[in-house]
Amino acid sequence: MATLHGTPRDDGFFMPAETAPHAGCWMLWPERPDNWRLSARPAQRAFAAVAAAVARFEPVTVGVSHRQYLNARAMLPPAVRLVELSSDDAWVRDTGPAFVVDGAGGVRGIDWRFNAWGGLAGGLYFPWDHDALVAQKVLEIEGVDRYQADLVLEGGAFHVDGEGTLLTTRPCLLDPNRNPGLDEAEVEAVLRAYLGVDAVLWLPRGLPGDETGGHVDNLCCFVRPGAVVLAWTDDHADPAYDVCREAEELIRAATDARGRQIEVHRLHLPEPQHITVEEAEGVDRAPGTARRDAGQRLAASYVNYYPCNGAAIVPAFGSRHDAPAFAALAALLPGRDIVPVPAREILLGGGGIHCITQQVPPALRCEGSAS
Ligand code: KQY
Repeated sequence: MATLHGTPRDDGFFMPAETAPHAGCWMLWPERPDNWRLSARPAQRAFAAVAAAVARFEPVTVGVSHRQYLNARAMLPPAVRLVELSSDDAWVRDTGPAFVVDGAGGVRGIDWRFNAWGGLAGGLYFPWDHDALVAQKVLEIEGVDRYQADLVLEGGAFHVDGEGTLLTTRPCLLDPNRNPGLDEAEVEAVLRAYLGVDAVLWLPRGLPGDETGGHVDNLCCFVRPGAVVLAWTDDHADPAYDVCREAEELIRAATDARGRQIEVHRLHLPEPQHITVEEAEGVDRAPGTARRDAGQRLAASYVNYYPCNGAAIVPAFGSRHDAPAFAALAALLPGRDIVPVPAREILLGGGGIHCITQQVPPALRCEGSAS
């Protein structure tokens, strides 16, 4: 497929909201034993459950290594398309492309730079060369032309409402280990040019325990243009309290690209979750990979859900907050089934259901010959 020059905005493309219709969903298969305990078998069961849940609502493609092809095939429902695709880990939200549309059936993809959430100095593993090619390969398989953006950016680090507003967090996009030398205005200029947004809301920090540096996809997302759901805790002793309160104040004081005040709906977090001794002991140690030690806090959040066609696949943690969270999301996402999937094993790898999924918008026109 062609690599395009110019920018999506100049070509009339923008990123649609995740809640817009999808043609399908991409995932990657977990396998590295230095991130996933017990040679990734419990995580594979959790990923398979997510894939099966999404596949009830839209087509799912899973990228898998040659080593794991037969195992994944046996664990995934037949309706899931399995393709051989090398990766260093399984976070397609972050390593996959961001799809943009022109509103007339054209679809293209953005391939951001990826450096494992902070490169050699601040990142989570080395090497990441396979991950850095995931977006290009997904676009090739989808038959979609590609823009190459000179910005280190992960898909979990921003949310758009599809009407010109973007939510993000300062510590990720302005991380000197990701985009050294770029200031807020320079990063915003890239976001505007590539995602077609006009208003950028910079949240000061992410949730405690978030090893990405504080991805917004754990903290806050749009339930529709003009309304967000925000992770919340009533526990003033929890360091998450100040993070959520600051974010709420900032969003309530802001207006979006259409001049609206943004509605904020609080969604209580599960109780703080930590890695147990048994869980930590199941993870291999490897030089160059961030350690998983007993007692480390995990960034568990119901905001890290995946909205698919007609449903939302929502993380379940076995917490007393699960049922109220599912009820709250049902009210905020009318017309969607709320499908809880146990997410502890995904959380142990450092993320949630949103982090392991990437939506593809429907194409009505073949864009594959734009060169
Ligand atoms: O927040 C996300 N989008 C991904 C989390 C990545 C964790 C890497 N171990």
